[in-house]
Amino acid sequence: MNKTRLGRYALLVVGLMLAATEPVLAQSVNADLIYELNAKLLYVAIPITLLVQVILVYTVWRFKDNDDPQPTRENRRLEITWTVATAIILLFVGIAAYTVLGNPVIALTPDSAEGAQPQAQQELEPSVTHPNRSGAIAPDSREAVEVEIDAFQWGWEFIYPEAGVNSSTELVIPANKPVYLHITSRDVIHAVHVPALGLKQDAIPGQYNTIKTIATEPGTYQLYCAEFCGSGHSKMLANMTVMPQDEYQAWLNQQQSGSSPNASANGSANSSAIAPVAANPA
Ligand SMILES: [Cu+2]
Repeated sequence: MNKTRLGRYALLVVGLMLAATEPVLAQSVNADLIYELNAKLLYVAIPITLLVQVILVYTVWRFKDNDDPQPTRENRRLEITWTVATAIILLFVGIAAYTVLGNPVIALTPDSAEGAQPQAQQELEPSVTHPNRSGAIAPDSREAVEVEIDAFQWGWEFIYPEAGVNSSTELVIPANKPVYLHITSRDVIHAVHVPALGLKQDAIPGQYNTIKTIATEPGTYQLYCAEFCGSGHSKMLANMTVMPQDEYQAWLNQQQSGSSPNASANGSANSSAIAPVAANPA
């Protein structure tokens, strides 16, 4: 293979790899952070991959007829170079990943809520249907929307405790607003997964796992169960719809007037008002 041809192949490979790293249009702040980190790591990984491959191919080609190979001699300068370069790369990867992992929309931890006790705890409590609220994390602002997601074999119940609304077919949230999803299960372990919005969290019986998102792009996205949970697992699908604020409010009002007589209790997070609605197979 001559040099021009080799150069052309190398260019093609670089082009394809760059095309693969082209960031996808993000639909939520979660997805945005994840894609951005992925792209950053690829920009580091691609040159390393190419460097290793080029050295490998060159070595095979250059020494293919060598019947008397010699061992590598000590080269202090080279050793220092690759040690320092590796350290810099690992530092970059560590810092980039840690920054994303520390973001509340990627990993919401109870530290922020419990660390701010007791004032924050008194002011805001998570709106969920079970009285002990084990594991549920309170939102950090009053304008946040809270939805409880109850997984069961084999379906979903999306409960809006503050509005007294529940939906078994569709999870609807407003765009550009902080949304807290309190996820739990009524039987075995399930998992909520909305790939397009970068959301994934286990649904575990007897406790809540809260995730936070801000969806930026109105539209309908596929929600899956991501934990094998029995013969109906593959049918555990639902639509997650992101609506502009006014449409979301209209949807909520329509659900309140249409679905149940208990729904008029606006602002009440009373669990007893919700339980009979949730138990009804809608
Ligand atoms: Cu499931």
